[in-house]
Amino acid sequence: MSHLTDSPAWRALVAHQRELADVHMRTLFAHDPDRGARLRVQWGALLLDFAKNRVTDETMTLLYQLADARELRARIDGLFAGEHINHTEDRAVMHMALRNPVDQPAFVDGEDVMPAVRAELDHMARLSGRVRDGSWRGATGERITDVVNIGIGGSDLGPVMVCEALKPYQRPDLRVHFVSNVDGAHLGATIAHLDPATTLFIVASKTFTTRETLTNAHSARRWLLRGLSQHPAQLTVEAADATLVARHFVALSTNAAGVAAFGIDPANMLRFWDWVGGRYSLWSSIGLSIAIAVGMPQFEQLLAGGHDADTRFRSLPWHQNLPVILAMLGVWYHNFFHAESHAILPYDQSLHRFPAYFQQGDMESNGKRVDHDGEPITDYSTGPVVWGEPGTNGQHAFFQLLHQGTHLVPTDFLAPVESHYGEPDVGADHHAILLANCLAQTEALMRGKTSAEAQAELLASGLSATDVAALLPHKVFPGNRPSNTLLFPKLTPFELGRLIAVYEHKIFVQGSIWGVNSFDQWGVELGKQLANAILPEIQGDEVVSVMHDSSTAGLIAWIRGQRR
Ligand code: G6Q
Repeated sequence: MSHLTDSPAWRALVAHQRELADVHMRTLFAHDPDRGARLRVQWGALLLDFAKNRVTDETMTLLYQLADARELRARIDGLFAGEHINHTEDRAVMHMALRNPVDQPAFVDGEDVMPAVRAELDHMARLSGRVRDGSWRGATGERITDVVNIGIGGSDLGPVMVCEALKPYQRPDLRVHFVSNVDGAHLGATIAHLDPATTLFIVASKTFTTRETLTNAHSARRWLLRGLSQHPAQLTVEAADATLVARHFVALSTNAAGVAAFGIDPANMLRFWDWVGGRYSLWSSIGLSIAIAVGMPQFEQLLAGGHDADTRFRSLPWHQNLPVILAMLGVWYHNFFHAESHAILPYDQSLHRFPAYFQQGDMESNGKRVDHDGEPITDYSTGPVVWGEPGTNGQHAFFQLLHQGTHLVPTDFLAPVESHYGEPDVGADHHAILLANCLAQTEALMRGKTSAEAQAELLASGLSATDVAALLPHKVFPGNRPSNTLLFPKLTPFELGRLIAVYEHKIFVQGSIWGVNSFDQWGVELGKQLANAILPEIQGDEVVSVMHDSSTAGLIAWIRGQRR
């Protein structure tokens, strides 16, 4: 493969960007009445309108040519064929198998993994079913009312995001909580209101070595054993620690030995495999908290939605391929307009953790500075900063910068046409107001407000010519700010699953264009190593290592002084 920026496809885009740089989207819309109808694609009930982008048909063609030049089709085939595309960890990337129909094979290293996937799904169904129907009993014979998922990163963000998104499918008598931060405030505040007799802990850790998770899990076990030993209700089982832990702890992991060493009954362990990356693991056993929260049939719907996206992504041509379109538009702005960030803006409060989830998904996947061969990437940038918050809240916070700041921030607006919440408790007007705001923002970002329009408004308000002149520059909106709009009928488990898989594949496509390994995460290691060295220095009285710089050494000394 030729070097990216030397390729004819890349150079054609550089030249094309020069032609389009000063073209306003208002002009593109004015000269092309069909633009809105043409620049859209539908996957089932999921609609992507990408007409409000700084693109023409030629731009899209050139972007697809770049995808071809990077052999995207072969990369997709390799992904689904279970090739070890995560080459720095020598692993396949096959989380798609987790949402594959069980009667269709999926191969990893020559083995059909579907029987094992089905077995874990069955285990998950039994376990979540027992918690939900009350046949899982705690050590005092009571049913479980609260489930606490202890995990971090990929073992937390996905389940949290989905559980928040699917709140309308949850029961009030079975609450799911998430503890991730090693800050004792997180665990402490969560368990403060819980009864150990009716609490089930899920320790979710692929490696079962993550310090934050194990620290929280050990503290949770201590709290549980102390709480049960002093509990007013009598134990219905023997008071041995192992028996009590067996009634109140399950584990989700690839590390059976680590789980056993912690003291969790292997019968209470759900497994998954090293071909499931942490940030792609909500579809696996890591999703147990989701299955408990919404029930296995809904979890299976989530999987079905993900599979629907997989099927379309694998087979459709680029111009109908939603993740490819989103990815290539992202490349267009990031590499050719030098936009450094990308905002995900769900107009749906239930999706309030969706931006955070894909902040990890995207930034941990494509935040890489060397290519597949380990060569430094010096002449193009990879992985934008991904951020976002739900609308309309964002409008009253950071949208000012989107409209009138000096940065170009491409945006995705996501909204369900219908809400789960309505009469009699919530007025029907809420959702119409929300949607009106969503569309108004995309229109405002695209159109802006010209100087002439702003001036006419100011004059009509009765201001003097002098005041108008002084205010005018502040009232102008340049517009020409790109957005994608993704609409779906209602946030069902199926639609959510499809949406998540679309964004996953978008990340894969961008990683393919940039030539990086989207599936490793070595960048999180250094901080962990240094924290291990600093921990005893903060805890103990030993001399602070001379290996530290003077700033870090000074901060350690300060903390030690204050702690005394
Ligand atoms: C995700 C990362 C990372 C990981 C956490 C938790 O892709 O690998 O976020 O999920 O570090 O790891 P464990 O599940 O092994 O505890």
